[in-house]
Amino acid sequence: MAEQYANPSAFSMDSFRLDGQVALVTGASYGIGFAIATALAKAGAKIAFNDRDPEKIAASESSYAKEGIKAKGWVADVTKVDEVEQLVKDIEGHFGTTPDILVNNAGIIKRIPMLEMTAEDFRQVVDIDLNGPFIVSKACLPGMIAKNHGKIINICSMMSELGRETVAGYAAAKGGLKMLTRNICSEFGEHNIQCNGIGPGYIATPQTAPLRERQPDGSRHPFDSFIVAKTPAARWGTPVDLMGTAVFLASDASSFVNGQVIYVDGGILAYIGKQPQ
Ligand code: NAP
Ligand code: GCO
Repeated sequence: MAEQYANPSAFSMDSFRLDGQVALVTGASYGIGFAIATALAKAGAKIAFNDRDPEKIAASESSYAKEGIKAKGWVADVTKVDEVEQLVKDIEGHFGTTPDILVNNAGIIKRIPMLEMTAEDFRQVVDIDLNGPFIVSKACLPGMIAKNHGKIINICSMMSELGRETVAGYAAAKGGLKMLTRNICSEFGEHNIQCNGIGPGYIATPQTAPLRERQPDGSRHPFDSFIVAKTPAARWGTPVDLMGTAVFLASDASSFVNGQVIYVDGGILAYIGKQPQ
């Protein structure tokens, strides 16, 4: 019997839709997480999010409401197994099902020269940026396995590929997160679960605000100028730049993409940088 090939005419743009699915975006009170959750909602997903601060949860729910999104937030620290397990139970109780989509977005950075960085500083960054995604993924995977469908998106970083001074803990964590992405892909692909990463470039959010602060004389921060020179797009990214890639990786349009990190960086990783004038 002739081999049967899938018929391209069966493709529909509905494969980019997320209607009827529940997405958990960690640390999505603001910044990149808020933008990604907004994108997933615009594609039809119901949104759950968490933060450590109850006041931020309430404020964020009204921010989502201003976008026409009925996002539900819970207080949970991604490094606390009991809080995360309770979060997943609360999501199931509220939405009637466990998360179909998980975006491991919550993260911190500490910019300290390594010889001045304490082991506790290093541990705290790795705990949130790497142990956190492990803990939350482990809490969400059983529900995805039961449904034989799931999407996990890990927010990696250029520091999953490159180092720089003062970010030893962050680079180690984000490098590990790239490999956790590949391992979840390997261990759960047979359950129709895809785990991929998004590697943002330098994005204008509260996390990078110190790198863009104007100098006392009103001039641009040297790092700000450095990044603009290093980026072919000649600008910082914004959280909006990440929204389309998040929808793609959360949708069935990417059902054969697994274990990859898509860098949304304006070309910075491909570019040696503009010659100083
Ligand atoms: P951000 O503005 O600092 O937001 C980080 C979010 O994570 C906040 O909502 C924060 O909540 C939450 N969070 C931190 N620790 C948490 C914990 N233990 N449990 C739960 N929530 C926690 O950062 P961002 O720039 O939006 O970055 C978001 C993600 O993208 C991070 O993983 C970051 O490493 C990554 N990233 C950022 C850039 C960039 O240039 N901005 C580039 C590449 C990758 P609180 O307010 O309670 O702390
Ligand atoms: C830094 C920045 C970067 C960005 C991002 C780049 O201090 O170098 O915070 O680490 O946050 O991770 O992809």
